[in-house]
Amino acid sequence: MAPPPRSGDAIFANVDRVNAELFTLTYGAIVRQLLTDLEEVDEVNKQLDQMGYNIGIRLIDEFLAKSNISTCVDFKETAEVIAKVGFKMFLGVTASVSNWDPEGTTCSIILEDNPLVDFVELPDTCQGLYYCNILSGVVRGALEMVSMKTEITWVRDMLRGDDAFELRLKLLKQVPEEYPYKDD
Ligand code: MYR
Repeated sequence: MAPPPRSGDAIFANVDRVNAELFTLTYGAIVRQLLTDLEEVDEVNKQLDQMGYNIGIRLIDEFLAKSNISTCVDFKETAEVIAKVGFKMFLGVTASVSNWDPEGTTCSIILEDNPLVDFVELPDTCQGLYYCNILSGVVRGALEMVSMKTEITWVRDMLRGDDAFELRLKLLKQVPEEYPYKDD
């Protein structure tokens, strides 16, 4: 007779799969509701970004605690950390970083796999929708909490027929962290 199941990978793999699907469907239901309530696609884009921002400013604490990552040496390292550690931790996929500008302040994060869009197809009436705008808001909010003001825009979107999702990150301002006391 097979031994009874222990808390192991197979059990958790199933739970994860169910949760991921529930998460994807719940997100879809939120977007659909916003479209009904706000009517204008641009307003929905703004609202998704704001919701993401509100999540990002809280999620950074969990990210720093779980990842054990402290201050990055520069924005290049920060972008790699978001793509390889952040996306993995919260979305279950990794992304790649490319298209740096010469100053090292603007880059692209490219996602080829995005669980948020499983089962999603946009009707013609939603062509201006940035369905995944919650993600840009999350990254913007999280970075603001570690003193980096950024502007984040979508330049490629698979729901619009592109071959990947591409988020353009631009570092606008880096506020140096200040000690709460003076040495004197
Ligand atoms: C630092 O320089 O202080 C460390 C910066 C790390 C920032 C990491 C932000 C994580 C954002 C997670 C995004 C997840 C999107 C699903």
